[in-house]
Amino acid sequence: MSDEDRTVVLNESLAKRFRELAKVQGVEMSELVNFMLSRALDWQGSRPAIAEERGQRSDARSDPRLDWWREARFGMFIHWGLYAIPAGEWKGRRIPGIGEWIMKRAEIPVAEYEQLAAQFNPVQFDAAEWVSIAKRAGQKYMVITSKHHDGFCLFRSEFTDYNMVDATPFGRDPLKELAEECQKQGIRLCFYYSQTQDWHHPNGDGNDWDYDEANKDFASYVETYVVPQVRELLTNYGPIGLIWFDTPKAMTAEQSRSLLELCHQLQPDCLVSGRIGNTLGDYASAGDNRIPDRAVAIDWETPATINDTWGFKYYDHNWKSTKDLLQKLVDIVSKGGNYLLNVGPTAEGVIPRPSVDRLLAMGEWLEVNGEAVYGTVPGPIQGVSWCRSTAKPGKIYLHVFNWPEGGQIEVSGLGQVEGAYLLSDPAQAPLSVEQHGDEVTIAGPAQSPDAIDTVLVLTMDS
Ligand code: FHN
Repeated sequence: MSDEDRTVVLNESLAKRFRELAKVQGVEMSELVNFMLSRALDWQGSRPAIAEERGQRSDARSDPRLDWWREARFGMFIHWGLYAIPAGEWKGRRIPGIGEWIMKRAEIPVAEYEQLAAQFNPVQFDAAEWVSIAKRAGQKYMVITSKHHDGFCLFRSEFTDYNMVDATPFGRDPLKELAEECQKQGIRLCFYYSQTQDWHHPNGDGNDWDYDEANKDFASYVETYVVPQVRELLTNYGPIGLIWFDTPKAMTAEQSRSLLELCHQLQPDCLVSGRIGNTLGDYASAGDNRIPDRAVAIDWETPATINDTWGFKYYDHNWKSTKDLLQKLVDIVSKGGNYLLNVGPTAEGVIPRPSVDRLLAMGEWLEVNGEAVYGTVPGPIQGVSWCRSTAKPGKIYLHVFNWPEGGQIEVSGLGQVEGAYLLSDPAQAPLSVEQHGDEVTIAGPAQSPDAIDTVLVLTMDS
């Protein structure tokens, strides 16, 4: 969080209640606010990382249609839309919260917000460059916001003019260009689609400053708008890896199910995210930036940010380090999940440099160590802080985050170890392994070969 974001703006009546409470408690108001915020964070931490309703339906658990996704483990999320223009600031005021929520947070009327479309001209957008960044980062799929909650469509649609081709001076369909590039460069293209919240559509969920919630017909919005748009997305762009629905909120089981069936009918191989709601996803979605504390025996994914926002905010510089990002990737994979890591391109169509630098550094690490990530399953060592483990038939990968002084790696509970070598060593020079019963000691180099994650390959006697 940047310093500016630490200013909490309370509306009048809330401020009044805080003042009264602070007086009763005999504390400063700021102390009280800090206390409430820390309780809110504890509360968030105590919620399970994967909520049941965003879960995987049971018949998808062994479905081979997910095999490519299980192999992939690492994807690129892209939040891009009109919100990249205000980039976190509206009429000279920095709007707290995530950038793509600016319309809601500042309660910008539709008539004002939609004028942004006339300014959206991302002349630096280069599909080949975006796909190549994902490729060089070692990401295997790309999920882009075809329509986020603000309702603006990045694709040409018969069902609204509020789209990139018809409403902007740019006049091109970036999803078409990305589809072609993804085919060329071997990345699976996937679409995010906000099926419930739509702050532009009179019957969509979430805009109560322009529209009267009581007069909304959500069922008609789903039937006459969401369904045909999903049809467009799964018809006009070639094979789509998955469709990433979000914030199901009041979707009924029937609505979720018929949307799922529509996707499967249009593209039988297209996966559907857990956020279709009602535990009907092809795979489960963890909460944003949430990582479960132990391995989870279903197919699941963590969507996550590199800084704090998803959509571009010009003053969010809270970039996570490459070390943090890589260790999060390994942590997630060691627990059986995928990491969907977000970038928020600018209104000019550029992925911010700090994101690119970190992604490329992750790609360099994966170039050497990818064998211990892609297509792996959780390894036998779980719940320790210094190391993570992943596995493939006949091999266990020890990901050592904190290299022990002297380089003696001591582990137990693995089974019979045949040999060990460093994954980064092209010669695979054998390391000495001593095993007494369950206790194994591997003699690694005295100094840590990789300050982020040194991977030891243990070959197992099966
Ligand atoms: O409200 C959205 C948010 O803007 C963003 O798209 C994230 C990504 O997972 N999903 C929702 C909140 O969970």
